[in-house]
Amino acid sequence: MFSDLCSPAGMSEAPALNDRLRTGPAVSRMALLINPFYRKDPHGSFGKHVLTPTLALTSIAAATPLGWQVRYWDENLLKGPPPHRPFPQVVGITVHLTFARRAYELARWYRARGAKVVLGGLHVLSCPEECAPHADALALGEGVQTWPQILHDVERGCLKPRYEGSYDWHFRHDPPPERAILPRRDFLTTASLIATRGCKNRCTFCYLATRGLKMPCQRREAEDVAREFAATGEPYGVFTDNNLGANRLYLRELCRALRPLEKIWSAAVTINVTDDETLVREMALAGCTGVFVGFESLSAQNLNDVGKNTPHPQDYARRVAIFHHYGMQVNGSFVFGFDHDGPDVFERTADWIEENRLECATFHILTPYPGTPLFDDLRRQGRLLHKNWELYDTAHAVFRPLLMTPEQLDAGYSRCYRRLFTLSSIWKRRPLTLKETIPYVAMSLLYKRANRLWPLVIRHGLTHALWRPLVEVSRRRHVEFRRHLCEHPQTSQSLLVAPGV
Ligand code: B12
Repeated sequence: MFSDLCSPAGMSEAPALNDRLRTGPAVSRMALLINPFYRKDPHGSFGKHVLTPTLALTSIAAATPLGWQVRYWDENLLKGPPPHRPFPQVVGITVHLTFARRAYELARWYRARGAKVVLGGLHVLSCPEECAPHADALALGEGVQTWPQILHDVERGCLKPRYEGSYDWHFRHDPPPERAILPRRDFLTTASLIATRGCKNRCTFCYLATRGLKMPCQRREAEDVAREFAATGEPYGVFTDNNLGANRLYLRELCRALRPLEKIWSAAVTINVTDDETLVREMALAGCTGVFVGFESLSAQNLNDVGKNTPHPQDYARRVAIFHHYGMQVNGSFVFGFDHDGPDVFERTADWIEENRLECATFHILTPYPGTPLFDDLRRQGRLLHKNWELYDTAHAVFRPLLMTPEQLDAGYSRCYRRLFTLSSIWKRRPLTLKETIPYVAMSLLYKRANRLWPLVIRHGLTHALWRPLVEVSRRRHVEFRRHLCEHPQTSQSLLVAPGV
């Protein structure tokens, strides 16, 4: 197992596009959907990028009208630039700010050869004027309702420059994502799931606070979600919801629907779900082996400033122990660079993570996404350093923090990842029993110490095969754990291993 901080070429540079390449005529009613390449942060795990696919493209693929063929291409699977044979009539590209430039390059390439290019995604919603010159049509907001309309208009030769989809749309009636277009062996699991939409919090830094983005809280029928998960045939699922625990009654209902599947899953929840321990127990009984918790900061002042409705950080440790008690690994998400963060924040946070044995931690440098209140505030205060979106990837300081320099912020962030990825830190955070320690260590080494191996694994499509045995071991152990939990509700025996939540 290896770890180093220089990015292998495949992880830092997009594949070259051949400008001299000639393509055949466009095949009518053929659409190509692309997830563009983005540069990977060498501090984090490269394995993170092949855990599970974005739902953006499979969701719109499912809404494709009859008579159209759809192909999927994810440049992050390191198989080269997207295909051109057969040449598609329409190319749909999902755009986030970090890979906007790559999306524009791809758009230029396909448009020059006669394809109609449609751009959609979060960055199109927050910066439509920037995106417009690069596309034949923009899809703003929700895409499941606009995609069929766009394709009909292409057929009739009357494509409009802009389509708008509202998040008021009842997504519980949406067709399940079209997973058959995904290369299954290239991901740990293709079961990316979504059960709810929106969030009651309005944290000033979150993408959900983007101007013009109105995403009311909505839920899908719990039974439909369970049916969809069962149909994937995957033993492990990842909920991509912003906060699966936003509505406790619903989460309980969902857990009851998932329980008979005997599968395992992980989800992002706020720490508030531990208010009700019986709910955490329901999650465990339903197969939840890992939670991704946005702690954001251990400073109550910071949390207050950004408007996050959360228990006091002094109570976080007790609440983490509740998850552990019910056999869930905790992946804590922390943001650095808030106004009350001084240069000591990094070591303090890393100490806390080790003390509380968080199996995994994800660090982010505070990043003002365009269109959010945070972006507007920092711009007004003259604290933005530049608008090079590629560096707005939460791994680079793009603004001047109050209590340290941008260089200190960058360096502290790197130090935290380096420290948490060391063998000694992995060991300090091991579970309490030997039986659990062995799979935990295996999983941690693969996730955190194998960045030299990952490009090979990804390029050769070995991701699924590599993780599969570990996932199956986790699943079986978890089924056993659930049985134990039912029979002895009072005992604690954390025993699972869920890959990188
Ligand atoms: C899964 C996921 C990942 C996966 C896969 C990412 C990928 N691009 O392949 C992994 C784990 C690898 C990942 C990594 C990162 N991610 Co991420 N990720 C997500 C997550 C949880 C779910 C995405 C998803 O499936 N959404 C559901 C789909 C259905 O929604 P959607 O993408 O908006 O698509 C809809 C519309 O926008 C539209 N649409 C979208 N594309 C298109 C295209 C066309 C043609 C049309 C017509 C319509 C259309 O239709 C869709 C259906 O309505 C989101 C949070 C979230 N809940 O959305 C964050 C999120 C997208 N990630 C984010 C970030 C910042 C990152 C990272 C940069 C940093 C980090 N610290 O994690 C890295 C690196 C990626 C990068 N450099 O861009 C941010 C993006 C912020 C922004 N303003 O761009 C988000 C919003 C999280 C957040 N809270 O800030 N991520």
